[in-house]
Amino acid sequence: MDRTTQLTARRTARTGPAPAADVYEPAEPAEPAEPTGPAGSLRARAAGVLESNWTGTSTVPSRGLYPHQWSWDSAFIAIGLRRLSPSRAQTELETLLAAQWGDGRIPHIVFNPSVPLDAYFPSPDFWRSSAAGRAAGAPRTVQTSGIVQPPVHALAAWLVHRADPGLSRARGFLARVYPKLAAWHRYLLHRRDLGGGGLASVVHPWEQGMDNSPCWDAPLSRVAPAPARSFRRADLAHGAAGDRPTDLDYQRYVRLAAEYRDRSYGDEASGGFAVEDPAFNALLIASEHALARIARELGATGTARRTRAERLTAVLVDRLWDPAEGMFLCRDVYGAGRSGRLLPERSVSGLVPLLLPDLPRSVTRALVRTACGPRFGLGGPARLVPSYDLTGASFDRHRYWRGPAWFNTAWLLERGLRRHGERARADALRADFLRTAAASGFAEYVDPYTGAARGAAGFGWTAALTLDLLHHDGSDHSTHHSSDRGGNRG
Ligand code: 9WN
Repeated sequence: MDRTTQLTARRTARTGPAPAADVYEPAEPAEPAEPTGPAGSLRARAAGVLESNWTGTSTVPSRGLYPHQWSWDSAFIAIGLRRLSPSRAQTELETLLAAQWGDGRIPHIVFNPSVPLDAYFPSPDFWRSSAAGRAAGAPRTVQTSGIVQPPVHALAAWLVHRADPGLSRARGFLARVYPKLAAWHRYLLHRRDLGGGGLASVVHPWEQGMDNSPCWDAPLSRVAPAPARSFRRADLAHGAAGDRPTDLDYQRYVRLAAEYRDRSYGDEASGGFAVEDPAFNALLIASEHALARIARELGATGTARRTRAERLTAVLVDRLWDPAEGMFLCRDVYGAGRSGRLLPERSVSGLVPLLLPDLPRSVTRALVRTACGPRFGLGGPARLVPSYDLTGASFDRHRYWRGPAWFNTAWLLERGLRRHGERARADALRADFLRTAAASGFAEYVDPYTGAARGAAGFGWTAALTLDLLHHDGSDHSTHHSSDRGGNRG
C-alpha cells in the first residue's frame, strides 16, 4: 500500500462514509482531518508554491515563465486556494473579474504593471488593450490581452463559496461575482457562436489553453505566418526549445492575435481561425450548471440556466461527438470551404466532457473506454492522462500540448470518472496525480510515460489542484448524474 492509499484507508476508517454532495462537488467528509505525515508535508510544499507565486492580489502561474495573472490558471488556482484560504481564493477571482471588458469577455492575461515589458511576450504594448479594445469596453486602468481562455470561473466561484459559505455570504461574494459571470457566459454564447450551432468558438489557439495541440495544425496552416523578425519570444529564456511550440507556430499565433487586435477585438468580422472545442464548451456547460447553483443560492430558481446547460450538452454531443472514435473532436468552423468539419486529431480535450452530468450513458461508457485504451493509456502505460493520442502521428512526448501530461486535465478527468461511478479509476488517477506532483516539484507538465518533470517548476495550478485532491480522500463519491435536480444541497 503506498502512502496515499494508507492515508485514504486511515481517513475512511475515521470518518466513515462521506455525506452526499452535489454534482459540482464530489462527496467528502465535512471536516476532513489535516493530512499528516508525507501528505502533510506535501500540503506544506504545495502551499509554499502558492505563497511564493502570490502577488498580494492574485497568483502567477510561474514566477519566471508566466509572471502575470492568467485567466483559467486563476480559476484552477482558486479551486485549490480555497483549501488554504477561502478569502484569498475569493480575491484571486475578484482580481481577475475586475479586468473584465464591457462586452463581457474575461481577458486571458491581466498584466502586472511592475513586471518589465520584455519578461513575457506578447506584452501589453502588443495587445494595446485600452486603445484597441476601447469599442469592446476594455478597462482603461489595467492592461490585458484581448483574447480569452476556457470558462472555468463560475465553477471555481461556486466551489470557493462552498469552502466557507459563511464567509462568502458575509462578504457578498456570490452576489458580486454573479452578474459578471453571467455577462461572461452571455459573451461566449452570443458573440462567439461563430459556427451558428449554439457552441462557443475559440479564435486563437491560446484561447483554448492547449496552445500547440495537433488539433490546431490544419486550421492554423491557413494562417499566414508573421515575419520571424517582427517579434521576440521570451519563453525560450525559461524553457527548452524542444519542449515549447515551434517558431513557425509562434509566427502564426502572432499573426492571428495582431489581426484580431487590428479589428478592435470585434467578433463580428471573422478572422481566419475559429474552432469549436470540446473542453472549452464542456467547461462552459459545467460553469453554466454552477451558475444555476449560484442563482439558487442568491434566491432565484436557476431553472433557466440548468435547462440551458442540459440543452448545450445535447448540442455538444450533436456537433462534436464521434461515435467511431469514442470521443469528442474539434470542429473546424471554417474548414471544408467554410461549411465546417470535424478534425481527426484526438486530444485530451475530447475526453474532458466526461465532467458533465447529463451525457448519455453510451457516451460516458465510450469515453472511459477510450481514456483507458491504447490512445490515452489511463491506468496502463501512461502517467496521468497524455495531452494527445499516444499512437497519433503528431505525438511528441516532450513538446507542450502534443503529448505531455498536464495536471489540470487530470484533475478534470478525475472528477469526471468519479461523477460517473468509476471510483477505482478515479482513486488511481488521484494517487498518480499526488505522487507525480510531489516527485516532479509541482511541474507544469510531465513526460506521459515516465512522469519526469518538464516545463516550469513550482507551477501554480499543479500546486493548487494538489491541495484540492489532498483535501478529499476519494473514499466515498457518488455519481449524482441527475440527483441534484430540484434540490439545492449546495
Ligand atoms: C499563452 C499560463 C498559460 C496557460 C496555458 C499554457 C501557457 C501561454 C504561453 O501558459 O500558455 O497563454 O505563453 O504558452 O498553454 O494553458 O494558461 O500558465
